[in-house]
Amino acid sequence: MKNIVILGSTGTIGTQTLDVIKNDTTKKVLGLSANKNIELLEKQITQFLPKYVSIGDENSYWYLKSKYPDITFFYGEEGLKNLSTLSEADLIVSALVGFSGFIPVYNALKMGKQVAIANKESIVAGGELLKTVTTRENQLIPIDSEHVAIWQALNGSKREELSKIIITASGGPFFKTEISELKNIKVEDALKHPNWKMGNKITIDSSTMMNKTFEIIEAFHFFNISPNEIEVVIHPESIVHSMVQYCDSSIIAQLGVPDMKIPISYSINYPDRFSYPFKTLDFSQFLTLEFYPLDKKRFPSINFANEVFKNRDLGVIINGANEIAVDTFLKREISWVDIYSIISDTAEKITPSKIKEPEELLIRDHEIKKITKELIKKYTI
Ligand code: MN3
Repeated sequence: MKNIVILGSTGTIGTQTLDVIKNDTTKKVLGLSANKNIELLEKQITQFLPKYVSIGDENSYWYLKSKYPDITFFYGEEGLKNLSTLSEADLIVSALVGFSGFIPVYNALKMGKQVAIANKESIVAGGELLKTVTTRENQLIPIDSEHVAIWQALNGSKREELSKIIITASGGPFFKTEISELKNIKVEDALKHPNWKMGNKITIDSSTMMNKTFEIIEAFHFFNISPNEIEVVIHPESIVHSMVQYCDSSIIAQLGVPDMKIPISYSINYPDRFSYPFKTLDFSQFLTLEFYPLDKKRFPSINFANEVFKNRDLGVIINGANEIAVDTFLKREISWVDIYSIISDTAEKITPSKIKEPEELLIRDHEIKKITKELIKKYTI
């Protein structure tokens, strides 16, 4: 029996992880955490009977504690810490959104736990620090579909035979929009992702290609590869989830319907595969796979990946500025094209510095966001 803790159980990755394991008798949901969605959390409690639950605020904690006396409840940051370091836990699934997911992942790794991570912001901002507490291979494993694809395509290979990684990108809703039209993009347009159903933050990141930038950064943390060995290619159907090219020009791709439950199941079962009733690709139907080169003029954010590779301490700046810019765009206070400019402005204003402790990183993240909020004023509409 594998004891699993899901941090962020009411979000899109959290709910899909529970969906994967609901009929799997080899997994036990040991712990769940949610921030505010009590209604869904209670449904999950009744269905999965976790032993431990952590919730965002103290009021909800007292309410839940009196209603479910058999469960141990925690709340706030301390709650996430307790949940991510439970001695009975075999695997921590980190499905938290944003940089707030960093500390629980750091603590879990430090305790020697295996962590399946969907929270890319934590890797972008604190990947170097996470490395200092990761002691064995496959202790920190991906959930993201592209990285799970690469992970599978690398199976059994030798590092010296690898020539490049080809990460696919759906292109989001705007990869064919006239460049002159980009400034008129509305929040509703940016939230319409063609293939994947995801949370708001990541859907906006997909529309700006910042999501892909983060995935390149994730790739060099997971697979020890430099950005000049990574190519991004637009593939609107999201069927090929990524590819690996070897020195003999062979390319190994991983394919499947765009359903996050498939990469989640690979990740939580690694090194085994488990049989689940997911939808499969139907080759009796007409199927086209299209590929387009990435236009860096349309999506300049992609250039941040190289910068972060050259200077890892820039990651926290890029991430912090992006979180504020996306949040402000969602409030309709800036335009879509300004997201890139705001991140650039912030990166120009702040000098990256070496960070040695997680607490330092939190302070840094806070300072960066404050500066971004100042810089953003000249863009607000
Ligand atoms: Mn992805």
